[in-house]
Amino acid sequence: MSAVQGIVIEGTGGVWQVRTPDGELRPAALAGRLKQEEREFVKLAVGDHVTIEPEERGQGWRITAIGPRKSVLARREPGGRYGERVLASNIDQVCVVFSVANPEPHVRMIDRFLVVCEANDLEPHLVLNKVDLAVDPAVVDALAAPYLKAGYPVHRTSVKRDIGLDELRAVLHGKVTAVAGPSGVGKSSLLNTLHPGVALRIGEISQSVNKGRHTTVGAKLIPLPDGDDGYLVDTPGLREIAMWGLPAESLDQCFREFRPYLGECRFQDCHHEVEPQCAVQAAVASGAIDRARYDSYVKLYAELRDAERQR
Ligand SMILES: Nc1nc2c(ncn2[C@@H]2O[C@H](COP(=O)(O)OP(=O)(O)OP(=O)(O)O)[C@@H](O)[C@H]2O)c(=O)[nH]1
Ligand SMILES: [Mg+2]
Ligand SMILES: [Zn+2]
Repeated sequence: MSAVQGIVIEGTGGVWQVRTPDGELRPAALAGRLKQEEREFVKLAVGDHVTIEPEERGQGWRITAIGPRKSVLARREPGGRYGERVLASNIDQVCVVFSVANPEPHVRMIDRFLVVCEANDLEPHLVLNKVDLAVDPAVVDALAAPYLKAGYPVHRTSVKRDIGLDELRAVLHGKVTAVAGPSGVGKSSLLNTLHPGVALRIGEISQSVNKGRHTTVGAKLIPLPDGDDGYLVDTPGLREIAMWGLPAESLDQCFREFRPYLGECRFQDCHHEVEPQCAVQAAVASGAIDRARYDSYVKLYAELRDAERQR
């Protein structure tokens, strides 16, 4: 057998599991030449598209080429000795799941997840689950409105009443998707319903990390069943990854509805808080930018700036 293409779905201690188009998992190690290069620039990560070749001796495979990455989920540590650590590459999208009730959604937390996605160039989808619990549909409309206005896809679902599930299955189809959101909102329930059996494996890594058994942060790709060539990404939670290393000055870029106004402010280093002739504040005043989203920006900005001062 000669060279085959595959995708890295898991890896620890130098052995990577590469899934080839036939659905087989092939344990592979980086070829010596790539190991040298890796130290300098690329670090192989889950989600990488690779070329593998059988080893001359033995049944193993070696990774002889790493394809270009279209996105990277990284934990950045500015000033840190190791620069950034790539958790997963080529994630197409993130489903940010919240429930409309039980637990109550926190818009600030929704905004935080969206900022993490934007900072990593990951396409977010907001999923509002448990819509069966909303006594008044207008409440769900009000929750969704700022995000729709900002340009995010919003999906309303109920596992209990089978609402929006076909739509969500179509969103996952053929894509590499990370699922994020607070505890209890129904992430496992949704995945179990969409793809029975798959969700059981989700969360294994995050839970062991939480228990402190893992010292490093890993990620894993879980193939969707039934010939769907999509994957779910099990990462130890975008929440843990948080906004590590995001410079406060870049936060405004991570509110996508602010972008048309950035550069229009009088001062180039405008923080959009107290400065005169600020295009963002003007857009908030005119209603073009949602005020609650702007309030989130102000809170998160203060948080990031405090973190910078502490360093
Ligand atoms: N009413 C209602 N309850 C739901 C729905 N989806 C999930 N639940 C319930 O919400 C609870 C939590 O669901 P999980 O799927 O465990 O939530 P999770 O997001 O995976 O939580 P963690 O694994 O802790 O992060 C369970 O009791 C589910 O039965 C829904 O659409 N409507
Ligand atoms: Mg769960
Ligand atoms: Zn401004």
